Amino acid sequence: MAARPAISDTIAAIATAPGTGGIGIIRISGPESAAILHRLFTPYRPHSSFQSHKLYYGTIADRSGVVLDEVLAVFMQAPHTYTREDVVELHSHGSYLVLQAILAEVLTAGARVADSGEFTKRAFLSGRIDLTRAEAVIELLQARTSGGVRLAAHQLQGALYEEIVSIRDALVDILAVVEVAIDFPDDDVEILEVDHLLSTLREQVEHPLVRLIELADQGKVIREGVKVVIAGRPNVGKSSLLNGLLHEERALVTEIPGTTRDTIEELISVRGIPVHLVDTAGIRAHDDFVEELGIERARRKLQEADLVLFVVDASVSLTELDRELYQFLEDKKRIVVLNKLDIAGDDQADRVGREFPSDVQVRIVAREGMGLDDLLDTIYQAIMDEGDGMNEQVSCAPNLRHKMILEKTLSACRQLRESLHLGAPADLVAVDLQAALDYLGDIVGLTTPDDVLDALFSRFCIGK
Ligand SMILES: Nc1nc2c(ncn2[C@@H]2O[C@H](COP(=O)(O)OP(=O)(O)OP(=O)(O)O)[C@@H](O)[C@H]2O)c(=O)[nH]1
Ligand SMILES: [Mg+2]
Repeated sequence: MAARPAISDTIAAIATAPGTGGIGIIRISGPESAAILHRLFTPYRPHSSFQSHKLYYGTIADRSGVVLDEVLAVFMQAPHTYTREDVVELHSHGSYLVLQAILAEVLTAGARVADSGEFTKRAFLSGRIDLTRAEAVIELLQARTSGGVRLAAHQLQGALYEEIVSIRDALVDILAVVEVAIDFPDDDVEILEVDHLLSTLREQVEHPLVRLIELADQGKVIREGVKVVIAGRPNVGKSSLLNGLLHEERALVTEIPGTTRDTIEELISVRGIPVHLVDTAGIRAHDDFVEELGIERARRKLQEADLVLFVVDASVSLTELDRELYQFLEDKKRIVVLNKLDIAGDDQADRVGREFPSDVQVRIVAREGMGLDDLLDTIYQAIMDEGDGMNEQVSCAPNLRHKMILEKTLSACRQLRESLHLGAPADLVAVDLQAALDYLGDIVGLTTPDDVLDALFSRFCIGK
């Protein structure tokens, strides 16, 4: 797909994270890169020019000749670079002060400070990567779990791009047939092979679009995760369960009912899926104002929950409060967690379990961490059911921006189907087709409006 016009100035930024590290990297991109390198860098072994993609050892000095650091420098000649422009990287010691001093010299020598994401934006504008790959770069940097990293890596390799291109190609084929009819208006503007076109539209356009939209929902779970709320009456062991799942004493645990007064939220990874785990105040009749606020918050968290772990104390019979609370969860996806199996005994646990005949149940000893692996498996299963037959190996999952455009594309295609079906004139059919093609162009960045691009790249850090 075609590149947008090139940009001509030279940008620079510290590419490594703030703080102290083993090495730090300054990245420069643009036509002045080589000249800046020549001006600031003195190799220990003198060279008249720098070979592309080779590391040189030397020093960087400021204007008055004071050496700032010993560095490794590399010059990468266009177009085989991240941005497709000339690129220089200076690898210095990882002191932020040193990096800032070197950057200041680079700027004086003719570069300007890069905006957030500007290197990647140039890679996109030069046509080296499409917009879905540029978005994958930011997703890779921001991913919080192995599942998110895997999705971003596939997208970076073009998994989504290729899907979109193949749908586009099918639409272009249809357009070609329609244009034949437009080119010969005298022969009664009739589109040939309508049945064939309709079946191409269904098989190669609409079906793949529907599948991608479904994958977007799965991608959301993998990237953003789900909210799992631990609920139950006071003292059943909710905080003990949270601590057990986190492997740390995060929440206070006491034998006093009403110990947890506010909600506590922590992120864990359940087989690569981010799970926001929330411990809540045990809900009960009360007369304490602070506790009341905590309980109110607990109720709100319950409403937001994707999945509820309903904890009961299996060592005693269910109380009225257990039953009330359970009713509150009626239309929630839930797992019943029978706790305190160490003192409950199997018969008693069976009796309590029989009260929840239609629920998935897991037996645990929260205090000792027993049964928690089993519980994690069950949580994972419950989350996966969400995405309707969700496949662990999802390798391509559109994000929300893509999903919204895919839905518009699909409705343009349904309009197109209708027009073809009704025998609409070829030029009208072509308009529907072009609308669908333009939407797909937005996804990969061919026709994406500038403000959308600006918003997208501003989410990057500087230096990327
Ligand atoms: N025997 C036994 N006791 C447990 C177990 N889990 C928790 N407890 C005890 O039950 C009491 C209450 O535990 P918490 O984890 O604070 O219960 P909670 O549901 O968070 O209570 P609130 O915050 O007051 O709603 C503590 O004394 C725990 O040691 C268990 O598996 N077996
Ligand atoms: Mg608690």
